[in-house]
Amino acid sequence: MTKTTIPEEEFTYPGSTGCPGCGANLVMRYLLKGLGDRTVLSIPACCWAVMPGYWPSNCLKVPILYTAFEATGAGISGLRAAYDAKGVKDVTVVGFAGDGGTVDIGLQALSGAAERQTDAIYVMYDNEAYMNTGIQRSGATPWGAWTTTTPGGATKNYKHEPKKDIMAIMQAHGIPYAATVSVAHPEDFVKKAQKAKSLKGLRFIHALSPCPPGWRMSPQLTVEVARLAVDTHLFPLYEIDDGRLRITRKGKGTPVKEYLKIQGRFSHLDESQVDSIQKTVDERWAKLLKRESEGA
Ligand SMILES: Cc1ncc(C[n+]2csc(CCOP(=O)(O)OP(=O)(O)O)c2C)c(N)n1
Ligand code: SF4
Ligand SMILES: [Mg+2]
Repeated sequence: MTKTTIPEEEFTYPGSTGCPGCGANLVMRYLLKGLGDRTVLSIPACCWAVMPGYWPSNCLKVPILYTAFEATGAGISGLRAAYDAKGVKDVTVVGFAGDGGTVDIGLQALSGAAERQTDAIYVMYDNEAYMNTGIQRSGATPWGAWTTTTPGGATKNYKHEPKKDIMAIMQAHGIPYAATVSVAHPEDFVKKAQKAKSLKGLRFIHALSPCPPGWRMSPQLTVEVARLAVDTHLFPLYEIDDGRLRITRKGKGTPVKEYLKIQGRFSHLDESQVDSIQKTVDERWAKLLKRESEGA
């Protein structure tokens, strides 16, 4: 039997107030296994702002600075400056924010932190909508997904715009490291967190984070849906290290309909719409392979 490389020590206690099957719980668990307890988190308004529990309880073994929704980039900049002023060098500063708090309202602060090469790791857990406030559409909601702010009418019951490409946006800032991670591939996830920790400057991690109530699926499907996202090439696992792209799990090339059909948020899509998503996924995957072979 192959021995796992994942550290045994846990940095999350039981008692998270997340929903059953919450993918964001696993994102935090694997992230902290990679980073260890000399970590401080800056968390804005999002599900994870409430998931640690009610004071004086906290299901995390690390301290948290709560900030306003739009301010994670400023939070990590302030924390880093404070630790530097005190001469504390061994603390990893981490921004941990949802997709809405990252690709929409927090993008300006994140861009500033990236441009200043703030020495911190920024993690976006991406459940593809504003879940904490009731499944509203975000810039990271994919084309075709139902949300509560895309309701009503034959043509308006799903999002009609594509998902923002946050990895491309971050790469355009010339940051030293960016990676995608999945809760279905914990070894790959933990290794990338460890690598990010070993580097300097602004490092970015994009974690797909299944959300049973928002994705309209059974809580027991969290890991399966995350695995299908990788296997269908819909959410490829790769890293961009010093400008060089490397795919870390190739996936099986499973038809994308297998990923879509277990989620109620896509149940209204007809065959031609599923085909069009497949075509987009295939094109993006071909581009990624080309970029890898060109070392770009
Ligand atoms: C300026 C501001 N606008 C709106 C809100 C309300 N609000 C709190 S959490 C949240 C949704 C966060 O979405 P996301 O960042 O995707 O995290 P998730 O809830 O999905 O975990 C919203 C809209 C707020 N706290 N502050
Ligand atoms: S709404 Fe979704 S992201 Fe938020 S706690 Fe529940 S499962 Fe997790
Ligand atoms: Mg979200």
